[in-house]
Amino acid sequence: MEKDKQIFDIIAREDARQHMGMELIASENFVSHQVLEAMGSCLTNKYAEGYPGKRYYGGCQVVDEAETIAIERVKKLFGAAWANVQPHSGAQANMAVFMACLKPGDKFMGLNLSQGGHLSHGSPVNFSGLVFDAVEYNVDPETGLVDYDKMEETALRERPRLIIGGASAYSREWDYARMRAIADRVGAIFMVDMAHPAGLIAAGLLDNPLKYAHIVTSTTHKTLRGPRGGIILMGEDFDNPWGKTTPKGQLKTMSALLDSAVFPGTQGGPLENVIAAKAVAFGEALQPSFKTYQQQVLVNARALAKALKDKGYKIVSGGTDNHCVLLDLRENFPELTGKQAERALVEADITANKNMVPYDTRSPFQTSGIRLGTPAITTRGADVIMMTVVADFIDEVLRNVDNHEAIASVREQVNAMMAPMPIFAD
Ligand code: DSN
Repeated sequence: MEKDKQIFDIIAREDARQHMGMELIASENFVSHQVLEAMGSCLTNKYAEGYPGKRYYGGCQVVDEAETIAIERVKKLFGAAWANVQPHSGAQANMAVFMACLKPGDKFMGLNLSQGGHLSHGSPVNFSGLVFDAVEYNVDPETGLVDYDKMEETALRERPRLIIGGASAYSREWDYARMRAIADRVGAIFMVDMAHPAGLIAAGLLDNPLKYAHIVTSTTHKTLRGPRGGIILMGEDFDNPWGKTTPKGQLKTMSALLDSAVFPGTQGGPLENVIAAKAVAFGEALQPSFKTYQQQVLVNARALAKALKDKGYKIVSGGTDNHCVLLDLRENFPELTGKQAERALVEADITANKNMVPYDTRSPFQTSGIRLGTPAITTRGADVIMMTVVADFIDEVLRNVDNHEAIASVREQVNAMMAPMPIFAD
């Protein structure tokens, strides 16, 4: 068969874009060559509904081994007692937790999307907000930090059955112990979605939510640097608190509820090629070099935040504890929207995304902020010295959003800087 030139030309162009550009989207990264290889392997051909040793199709004896290794490696990585590696994405992992823990209409609490929360933590346009009754908690308008006192007040008033910690655009450490205490006071399940900082947590550089939360979900492709996908973990299993059983009455534990909520509850056949790639990525994350990489991600994020602050930019919460830096444009450029800033940065081959900032008056399609992150650029070898140059480039672009000549000059410098930097961690 002839090669599909149309599609492979597009892949080659995307490869060039990734290679020559500066990737600052906080949720993106570059996987190793062996992760790509596992994803592109013949495991994609296999149907394997069910779980290792309990499949609906024959011929699963080989993929069973890969899935079992993925489970064992991720348990070791995070100190988990139980893991499900089948969710196709973080949102699918979260959906399975909702299915296992709540009935339609039940109340739960998550961080307000416009203040850094995630779509699947209660947005009215997502299943979480459509099927369940979402109550939000917020950040303090002055500090930009989660307001745990108000969270507790709201929890006592609203009595949610589930409380979610974790965010998409929050650059500070979480007080998981406080959240667990709040959940215990109201009899709620405490879940943490650690998708963004998972790699930093795996490396032991941020507090591990598995010590506090009943259930932890994550994606595998952000700081964790694996293939696109999701996981669900528990530090320890516990009895099914809702007495929810199948007609045969066998779902006695939360792990059984969660397994059944992933398959057959919300997904069909697992992507065994992606699960094998997850196993490879978990294996990489267990190596000492992964910790060195994550230390550099943190140091780079702090250096980037400082360099921007030194230039007079406002950083939400004043800095960062993780890989993410949220720039509030309102002070320096009151007329500039996040959308315009994103467009100008992309014109300079600097990829970042517009983002709402706490108490933003603009819509999610315009926004007043830009979210930056260091995981991807650090995989390519960036150090703190480079972070000051990155801040210079961003500043130059934001001061010249309509000056295409100035932006072209930044683009040339970006391309010259990125061209010699390797894209594969291995
Ligand atoms: N879209 C992801 C992010 O950028 O944070 C969250 O799912």
